[in-house]
Amino acid sequence: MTNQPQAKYRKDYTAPEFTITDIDLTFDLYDEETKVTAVSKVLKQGNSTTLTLEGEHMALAGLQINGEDWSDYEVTSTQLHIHQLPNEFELTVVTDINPSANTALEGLYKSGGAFCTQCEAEGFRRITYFLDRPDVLAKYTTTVIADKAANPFLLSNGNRIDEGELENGRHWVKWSDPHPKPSYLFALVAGQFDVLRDKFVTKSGRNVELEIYVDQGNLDRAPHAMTSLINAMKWDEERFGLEYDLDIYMIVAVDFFNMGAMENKGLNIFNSKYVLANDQTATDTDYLGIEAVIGHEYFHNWTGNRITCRDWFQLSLKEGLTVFRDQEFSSDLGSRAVNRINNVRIIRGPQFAEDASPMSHPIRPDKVIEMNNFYTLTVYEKGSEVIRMIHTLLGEEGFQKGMKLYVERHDGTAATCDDFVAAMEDASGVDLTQFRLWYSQSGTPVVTANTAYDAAAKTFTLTLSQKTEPTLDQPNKQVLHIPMNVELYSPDGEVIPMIIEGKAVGNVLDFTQDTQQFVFENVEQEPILSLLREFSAPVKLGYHSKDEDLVFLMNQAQNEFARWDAGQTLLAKYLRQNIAACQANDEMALPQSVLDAFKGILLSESLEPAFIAEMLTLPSQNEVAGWFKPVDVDAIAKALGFIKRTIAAELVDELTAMYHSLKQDKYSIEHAAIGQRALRNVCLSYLAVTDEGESLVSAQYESANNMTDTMAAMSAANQAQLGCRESLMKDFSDKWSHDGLVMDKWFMLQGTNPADNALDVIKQTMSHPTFSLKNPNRTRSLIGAFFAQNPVNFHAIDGSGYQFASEILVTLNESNPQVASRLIDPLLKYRQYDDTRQNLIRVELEKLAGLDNLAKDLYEKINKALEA
Ligand code: 7MK
Ligand code: ZN
Repeated sequence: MTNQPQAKYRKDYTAPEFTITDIDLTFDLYDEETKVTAVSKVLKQGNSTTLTLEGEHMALAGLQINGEDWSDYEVTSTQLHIHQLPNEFELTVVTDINPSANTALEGLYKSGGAFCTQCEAEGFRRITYFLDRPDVLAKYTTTVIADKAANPFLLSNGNRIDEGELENGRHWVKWSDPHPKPSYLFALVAGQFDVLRDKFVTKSGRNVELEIYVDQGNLDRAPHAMTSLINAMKWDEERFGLEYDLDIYMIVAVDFFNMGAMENKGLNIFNSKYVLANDQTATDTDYLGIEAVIGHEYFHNWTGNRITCRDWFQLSLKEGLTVFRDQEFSSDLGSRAVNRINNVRIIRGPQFAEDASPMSHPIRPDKVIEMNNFYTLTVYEKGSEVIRMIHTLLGEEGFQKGMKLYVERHDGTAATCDDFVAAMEDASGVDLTQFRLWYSQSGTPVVTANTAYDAAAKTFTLTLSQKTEPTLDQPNKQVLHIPMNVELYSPDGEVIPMIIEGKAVGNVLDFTQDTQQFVFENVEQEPILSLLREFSAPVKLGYHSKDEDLVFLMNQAQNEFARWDAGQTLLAKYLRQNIAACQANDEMALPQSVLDAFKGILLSESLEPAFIAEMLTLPSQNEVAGWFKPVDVDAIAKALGFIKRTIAAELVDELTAMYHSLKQDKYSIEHAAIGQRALRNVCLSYLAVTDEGESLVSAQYESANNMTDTMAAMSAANQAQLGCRESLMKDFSDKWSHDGLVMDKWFMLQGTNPADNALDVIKQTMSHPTFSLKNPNRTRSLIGAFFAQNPVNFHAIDGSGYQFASEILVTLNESNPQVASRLIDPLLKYRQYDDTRQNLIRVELEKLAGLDNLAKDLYEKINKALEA
């Protein structure tokens, strides 16, 4: 690196010296040379007479102040400094940009045949020189000019106010967005699409046109996105009282997109993965993912757009809150327990891993080099858990009061996380002083619990202690306010009322000290404790339950999440034992009582199939890896395989009967039908490792009438390495090679292939006609899956996985640093592995660190990892 990238610190925030209140943009679109004219109204707010604008990867082609050419300026590779300015003026900036050459997919670029933009976080500065920071809110008018035949649709934010024809087959459309917004919410799309249209009437009677733009020929894959959008609009009115505020809401699906989707005001741009679905191309998981992401982007209209972030350190203000809202949306529409389980799996797996990595940071980071590196599981998913804890402490009513006050106070402004907490506090009267530490402290707290029953006094004492280990970014940790949701059961399954110091208390205990005792009174018999119900705080729990208490909770706990969690705890205990056995070359074993407990769950007549499916799903290889240092990927894989085969062998008759009984004739995406397929396919994944595996899996592949069942058969064949794997894979690729999105499923199976020769096959697969390193979805499916979800092969002791990773990262560092930066994460965690692997990975990281064109994205991560 020639220039060392500079870090920015949260503590250094200052208001901007100038602001821009209005901007009029004109885009003269050409693939290789697009001219952008930006006319802004600028006001001085501070003392300086020099305006510094951000801008990169473009050429300055004109600069005027109040219509006069201006020569008192300097331009660097990232900024434009304009000197000797008056207090108030009109600024005209003309820039030339090259959308076709933009492989980073930030700013204005071509996705297939269409022009589109991605400006969050700092992409607008690749379009024009601007105050590209979220606390500068301007009204936008945008004129888009392009060739009409190639780009019949010209879209931007707000309302379409004018249009016209030009010579040479070109035309133009003018848009105006009445809501002041930061530059990261700007969007432009031009291209040829098919459009699905619908309407929505808001609760106060506003008529809203809904439009979903998809590639031509894909209209039959858009209806689920439309239904999801309408459901989201309705839900936000009912649960949060929040209504849409423009006359049009557009969603455009594009194939080249670095992330999931983007909430640009009135013009969401989506990765096509989160829009397109029909029963032949999408799995149930895809359908639910679309519902969640459509909801998420819609909910941003209030939590993000109407109230935005003062600076990027506050990202969780909009993201944590909006993830919380989309999780609630999915839970209200579908199964709350299944949603909670899957969200908790993400926290306990990849989010805890991030906390333990060199990238560990609080949900509100203090130091950032490349903002794109902070769109993380911590900011999003842990951020949502922090909002959920506030919800737990305040209750739904208190929380909604807080939301109302937050909107009243901050609508139309750029706010901070502190503003949000203050509104919650003021509206509810709940003191959140100590709670605020969740925003500033990184790492995963460990809560240890001990219990004692005093039969004579009839008291049950719960002693809790908390400790957060130091992280790379923060050596000293403080004591947090942890809401602990608990319940006590008598051995006959009755809930015991909780009484402390003579008073009835609710389920949520305020755990606010280093070590704290809770003495429950009038407890007639030694109770069974259900701890951290609903995962009421994102902590690791150390509590030694007896097997029989866990089995009791699996069967008797009042709440489904607690039942699932007890099952997971039981599995975790025997996974650990078997991993140790495997390492000691001892025999692996699973007690009959554990097998019986899971048999009972499978045969339960009162539980929903979707929930039984979750109960029977083993923790992922990565989640288990998070329990160990050093991680032994081979022993973990063997122990997981052993548990799977043992359960399958023991329950083969019940699994087979269940599998056949759940066959459906017609496909429907009703939640009940999704749940039945989920359970049937979990049964298949177990049966795949029995003698019947080969025939059941082939038969399901042949007879499947939907992608969920097709993929379940292929995954089972892949994971169990069945003989039919190759023929199924070939059949699928013959059928779907024309469709990148569908082929992503196939690429993912190649990426996660447990076979010894997986890496060779992956290298060959890179020349598959549907594969391209230029497309982020293809890259993540094949390469990302190999790095992150194929631990045994990626961490092969010969270092071949690491060498391959570094070759790929060298390429992506140039073409698309954002994608490179997401892919590198597994390498950053090298200190979790044995010395041999640590050294092998460090060699590759050092190679990358030495690149002379190393992007800021990789620079920041590699540097932290190496200095750790
Ligand atoms: C989700 C930002 C966007 C990572 C996860 C999303 C992004 C990155 C969608 C892009 C989003 N604002 O809505 O949060
Ligand atoms: Zn978001």
